[in-house]
Amino acid sequence: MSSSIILIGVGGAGCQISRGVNRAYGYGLRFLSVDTDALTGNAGGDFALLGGDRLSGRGAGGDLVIGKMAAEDSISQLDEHLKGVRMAVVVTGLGGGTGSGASLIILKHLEELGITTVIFATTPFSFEGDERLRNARSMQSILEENANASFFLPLDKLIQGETNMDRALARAVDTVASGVTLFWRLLEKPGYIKFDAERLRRILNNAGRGRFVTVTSAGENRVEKIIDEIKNSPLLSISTGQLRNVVIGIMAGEDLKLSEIGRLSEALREDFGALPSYELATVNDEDTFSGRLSVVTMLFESQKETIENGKSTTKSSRRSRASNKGKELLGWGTDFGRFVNSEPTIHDGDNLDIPTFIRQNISLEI
Ligand SMILES: Nc1nc2c(ncn2[C@@H]2O[C@H](COP(=O)(O)OP(=O)(O)OP(=O)(O)O)[C@@H](O)[C@H]2O)c(=O)[nH]1
Ligand SMILES: [Mg+2]
Repeated sequence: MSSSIILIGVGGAGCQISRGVNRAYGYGLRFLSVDTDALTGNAGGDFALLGGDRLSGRGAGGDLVIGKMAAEDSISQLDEHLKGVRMAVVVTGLGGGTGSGASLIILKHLEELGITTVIFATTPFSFEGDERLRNARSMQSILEENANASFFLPLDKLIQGETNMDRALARAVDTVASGVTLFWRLLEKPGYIKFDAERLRRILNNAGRGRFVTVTSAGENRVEKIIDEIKNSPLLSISTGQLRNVVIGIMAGEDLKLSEIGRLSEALREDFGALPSYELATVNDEDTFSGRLSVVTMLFESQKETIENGKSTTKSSRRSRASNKGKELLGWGTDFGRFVNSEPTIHDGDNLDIPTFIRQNISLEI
């Protein structure tokens, strides 16, 4: 396994979605499943069991404190799988114990190892009830602070109106996969305009919270259809007034024309306006995209420009967000279920929706 990027699934749903991502990519990618539930390991592939003697492979039972402690106990289990890794994409489902609790410890550990982290986390369906929604919501801003780039994906929205549960979950996995696999496609199937791994790492290091949309089309006018759909995408139209950073991946087979790249690039630049960072790269993958054109647009809004010593510098989004705890919850990712337009509970600058033991970095013993 020589790839410097690894996909890490955390918890039952995280590992299941990651397996779907792996299938969707089609070529096999470096992939590790991490769970407190020993059964997850039966699906095959590299697996790290968290919780050891404390849990005996039985899962965290929906308790994120237990998920967190299990990860603290067993974090060294991950190390043998991280050799040569420079970037990790963590995929999890928030709402249970392991995904919500262990992901935080895993992100912190990866940071200590100097690994760039991107997290894709689903938030529960509204029908799952208040407790799971609250659990997920309480973790979002703290996970965001501890990852270089983060995407929070409400399952209600990912299923795009599908009512059959199996098809709905398959659709959710497809959507997550279309964003997650972009990083591998860019690096492993480069087209006319290439990214190298270090450049991608540098871009993601300061990315902060993001959104993405994937649009695919074929036939005549495929470029114009895609531009139209991206421009009208409700997912990308939100502006909080902060500076934005865009990463665009154009994926196609061998029939991709330079003029199509030009038209896409020009239209999207015009739509997004002047940006501090605008990155575009292409993927040439005839096996997957023959005749089709697929464009992933990732939009990040967390970089803040500050004036220091008379010089304009772009601060690490993570640092600027850390001093902005709580307020960030007003931003993206909280607009699901009964939390539509709800505000976090802020007291003395602290967000009380975040569990105390996490806010104050207290290690609990059971
Ligand atoms: N896409 C998808 N999401 C799921 C599935 N099952 C659960 N989820 C979501 O993931 C959230 C977390 O559930 P799990 O992954 O089962 O929980 P866990 O992280 O394993 O935590 P514990 O089982 O408590 O240790 C749920 O609240 C759901 O929103 C699934 O099969 N597919
Ligand atoms: Mg589980």
